[in-house]
Amino acid sequence: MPSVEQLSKQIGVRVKDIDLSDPLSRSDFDFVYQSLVNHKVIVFSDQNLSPEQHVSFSKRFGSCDVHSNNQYLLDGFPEILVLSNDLKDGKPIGVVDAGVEWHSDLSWQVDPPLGSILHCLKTPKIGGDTGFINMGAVYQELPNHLKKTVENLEGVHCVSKLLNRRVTISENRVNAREFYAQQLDKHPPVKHPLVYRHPESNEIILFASPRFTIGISDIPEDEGQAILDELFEVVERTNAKLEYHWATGDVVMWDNRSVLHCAMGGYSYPDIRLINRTTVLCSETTRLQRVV
Ligand SMILES: O=C(O)CCC(=O)C(=O)O
Ligand SMILES: [Fe+2]
Repeated sequence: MPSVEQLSKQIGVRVKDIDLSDPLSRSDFDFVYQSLVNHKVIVFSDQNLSPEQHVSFSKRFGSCDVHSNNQYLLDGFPEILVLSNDLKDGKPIGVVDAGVEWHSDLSWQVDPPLGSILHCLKTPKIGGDTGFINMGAVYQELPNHLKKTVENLEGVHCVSKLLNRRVTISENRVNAREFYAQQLDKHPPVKHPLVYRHPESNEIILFASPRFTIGISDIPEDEGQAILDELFEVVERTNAKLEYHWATGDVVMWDNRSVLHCAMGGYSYPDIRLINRTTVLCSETTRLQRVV
């Protein structure tokens, strides 16, 4: 019988006695799904998974995304994006700096995904942790005036860093400005309500992040930025947080609808980190719902 062990008070559990290399029984899968909804981040230790098995497990939740950063997809497995600072023939084998600010994956798309599933193949000696924040808890922590303010407003989400005054453009990326300008052409900003209802827990979720939410729609720019500053202060100081330290063989899945996450960094070549990632898309029944 699988069971869970709490990883922090308000977010994250380790799910024990599940082997992901075997197809899960209906009841084990239901247990895993319910653990994800209830605890938002689930960890499975010591998993020996082939890329096929990683993809098969992911597809139990829904269809998989093929990431637009297609130069770092695993050979033969378009559903798997490689995250790594390792080099082959002097060139990176994966995305080196994925997710270094707080964000929800692909919130700059009209239909953000259900979650991501990461399988850790190599851990660096120092650093490489991933942070998670429970955005249902953050909503509950908002002062009443802010809860009222966010009720009817929509955030503007954009993948390009060019329009975001809260992030810096790394000097390490070659032709960074051209890259982000092209990205803006390809993916114009989209709007999402600042609060959504989670379809399975019915919890109200604050849906905004410093990385992708660049403003608030239909109100003056400076008022929108002031509201985002207030919201992100609550995000920064919440205790509903987990900083996860990876072990080789870990599989970590997060509910992308209800958490923000952030790669904490702190390691550098030749100290290697290697993680394979899949991303599961939402369906009609699993996507976030409007509150009003
Ligand atoms: O590498 C990490 O710790 C997280 C990277 C990330 O943001 C992602 O895979 O979506
Ligand atoms: Fe991410």
